[in-house]
Amino acid sequence: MASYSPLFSSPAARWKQLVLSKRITIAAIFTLFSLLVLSEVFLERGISSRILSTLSLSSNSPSLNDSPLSCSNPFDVSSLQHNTPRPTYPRKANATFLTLARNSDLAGVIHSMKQVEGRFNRDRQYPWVFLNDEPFTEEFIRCTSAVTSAKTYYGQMPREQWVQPDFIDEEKATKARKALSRIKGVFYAESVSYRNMCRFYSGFFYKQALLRDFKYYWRVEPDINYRCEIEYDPFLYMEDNNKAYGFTISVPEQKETTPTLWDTSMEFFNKNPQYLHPNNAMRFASKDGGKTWTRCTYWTNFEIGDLDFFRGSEGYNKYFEHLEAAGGFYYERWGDAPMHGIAISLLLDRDRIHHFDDIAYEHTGWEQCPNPSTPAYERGRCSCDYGNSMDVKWKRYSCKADFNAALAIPRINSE
Ligand SMILES: Nc1nc2c(ncn2[C@@H]2O[C@H](COP(=O)(O)OP(=O)(O)OP(=O)(O)O)[C@@H](O)[C@H]2O)c(=O)[nH]1
Ligand SMILES: [Mg+2]
Repeated sequence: MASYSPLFSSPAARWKQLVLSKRITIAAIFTLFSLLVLSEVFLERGISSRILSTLSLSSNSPSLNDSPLSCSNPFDVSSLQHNTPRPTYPRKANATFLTLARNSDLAGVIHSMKQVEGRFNRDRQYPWVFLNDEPFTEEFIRCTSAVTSAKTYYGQMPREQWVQPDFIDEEKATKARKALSRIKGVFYAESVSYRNMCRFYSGFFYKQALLRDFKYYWRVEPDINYRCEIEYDPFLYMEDNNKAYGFTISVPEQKETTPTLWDTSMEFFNKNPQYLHPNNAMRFASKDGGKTWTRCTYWTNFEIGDLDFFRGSEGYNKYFEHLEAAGGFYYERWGDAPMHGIAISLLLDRDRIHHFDDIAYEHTGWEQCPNPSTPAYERGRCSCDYGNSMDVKWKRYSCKADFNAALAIPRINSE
């Protein structure tokens, strides 16, 4: 049975209804299009480009249409912002964020930038330096510069600072990678690019032209989280307290990736004891004055450091050259974390190393959350669980006790 409509009972009437509604639709589309054209003419792309940007579309970048990434929108701080007037800060350190990344890391980099901007930088306006072993794509540059209102800089390191050096015996290195990949639980065992990255962060990051005029860097990796507001300026903390190196989490390095790193390091420091600082933090790295290694490292995916220390320390640079010549970045899988850990602990006055225990930081499931009974937790409007902290849940993997023990050793009066 045909359905009954009191208004258009006959087929002719229904046809008329269809034609009428089509005309109305066409007229509406035409009116909207005319409005857009007029706005192009009179408002110099004002309305239409805003409509496009609201839709996360860019008229000249079809690649974004294919991607789920909504990076052309300005940073949405609604989930993090509080209804207070934005403060202004008259004093700033000479400092920058530093991110090494591949173009394919873009989504993770944007995530991290939103964390940093939302929790700290939106009012401080510290710039960002991005480094890559390849040219950054137009998309990477456009998207990352849209997330911050601070300046952004993009650079490519010289090729020889990235690729495996020629003196490395490739046959030996290949065998070593294969052997490591047979051991369970070793990440990036076969990866050459991971080794390039570790070597770069050990001996070359601080030599980059883009960092030349900065004193402090704050390393930011893709997919990290800051779970409390950072309500003071860690760069200024470094400056005001003469700190050269700051960390959040400290963990031991795996045995399998660094079988000869400690002995190779001790070879260097035994030959060059003049580089050992009299008030060093050797106890963090060794419980027996250098015979054996605690394997403790500062987890380098977060670090705030004084570039003048890395650039100016003859000991650091000679130590890196010694490790480089031994080839362990490629014959084993020496990481930048164990390398920095040993260098920082032996070369620096331990009072210049700072544990940022009030910064809530998380990466790949390992996190530091301030104790809820501390003002840092209360003030920082945190969204983390202290129970999940490295120093609570994963205490057996934390090197915090070794760091405390290093700090507790009476100082030598070196005046
Ligand atoms: N340009 C470039 N950057 C890289 C490459 N490999 C790693 N990186 C960057 O180097 C940093 C460390 O690399 P990750 O892969 O995160 O290494 P990781 O932190 O030890 O490993 P996860 O614990 O899995 O995060 C990150 O900022 C990466 O984006 C590479 O081949 N090229
Ligand atoms: Mg990482």
